[in-house]
Amino acid sequence: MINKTILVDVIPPDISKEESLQRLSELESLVKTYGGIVVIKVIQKRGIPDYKTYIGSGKIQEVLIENRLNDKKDKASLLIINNLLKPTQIYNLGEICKKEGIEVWDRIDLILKIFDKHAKSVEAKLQIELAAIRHMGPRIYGLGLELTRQAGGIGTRGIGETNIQIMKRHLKRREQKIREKLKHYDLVQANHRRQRRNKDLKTVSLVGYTNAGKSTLLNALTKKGVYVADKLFATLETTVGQLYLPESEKITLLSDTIGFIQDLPPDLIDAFKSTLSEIIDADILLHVIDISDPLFKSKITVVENILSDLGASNKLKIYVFNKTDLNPEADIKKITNTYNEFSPVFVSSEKKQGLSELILKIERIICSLGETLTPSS
Ligand SMILES: Nc1nc2c(ncn2[C@@H]2O[C@H](COP(=O)(O)OP(=O)(O)OP(=O)(O)O)[C@@H](O)[C@H]2O)c(=O)[nH]1
Ligand SMILES: [Mg+2]
Repeated sequence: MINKTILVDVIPPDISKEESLQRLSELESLVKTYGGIVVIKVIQKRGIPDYKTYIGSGKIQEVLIENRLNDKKDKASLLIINNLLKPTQIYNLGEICKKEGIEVWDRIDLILKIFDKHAKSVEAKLQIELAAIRHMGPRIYGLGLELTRQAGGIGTRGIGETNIQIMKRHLKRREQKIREKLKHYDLVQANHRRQRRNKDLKTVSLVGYTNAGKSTLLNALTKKGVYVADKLFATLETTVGQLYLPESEKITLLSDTIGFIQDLPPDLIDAFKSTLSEIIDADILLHVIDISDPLFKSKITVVENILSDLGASNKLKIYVFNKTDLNPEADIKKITNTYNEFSPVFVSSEKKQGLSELILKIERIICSLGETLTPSS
């Protein structure tokens, strides 16, 4: 189903115009990836979000009036706020918008829906369900508080409070069950990794912002043929391919997994730990960066911060500046100087340019790790 959508981004007043437009355009890509159509876009500058409704009641009314004036075919049924809202804020906002037939999501709701749409494996589906419970749970508890307050203040049993308690218990039990099931996948993957280590196979893991071209690079370097798309979060599972190193005539393993994004919810990272463990366990990380993206520098920081949260920031890293074909004007000398410590390489995964230099760099680093590699024969 196509959702006509209103986008609202609440940003600090000191943010640059370029960055604010870029944020909104990323949100639009997320909505498009989900299958929605944007009918109204609003940027609100404010230092502190409204504690009741996040965007402030005046602004909501403005947006709702604009929507009312839209033609019937362009009337929105969904409002997405590009931020992480508190349970009571989303509840209050939801109550206001419900009257106009509009549902309210925050950024995390949207990311979870996209994940849900793209997930294929049982493991990925379980991880998403876990993240959704972690994200939605407090909303239900918060709703309980809200109803208690409305029923007459502290000490009064709120309307539906018993139902909320039942729901809370149900979610707790479901969470436990999922965690147990996921443990099984953890063990299977840990076993795979142990087997590789026993064979002395080194692992190189692709990391990077979503849509940077990680899967395209995996396909260009191996025979894996993974799904590539101009969509955010096209990849949600881990794929491991074999990479041939010509100088030493050995093979190494190259793995591709889920991409990162700004404000990736900690619950989601936590839920996807077993998928992300490939990164945590890798010998080398190839940080893939879209050089045609004007905001690539801040995206490098986003990725580095998430790596740091995962405890993987001190790994050997190669910065792979991808999509050079889309930005032939890029100042390669300057970028090389800035990121010198990360052995920068410039490639076009699509046009298969610069790949032999990248392979050589990987090979040199692997050889410098000083352990024997398995012959490819
Ligand atoms: N022009 C050009 N396009 C590229 C290049 N590499 C990737 N792309 C395109 O960029 C888009 C995203 O590529 P993917 O490989 O799916 O990106 P990803 O990093 O795996 O993205 P997620 O899995 O969604 O996180 C696709 O439309 C690719 O065709 C390149 O070197 N040049
Ligand atoms: Mg991918």
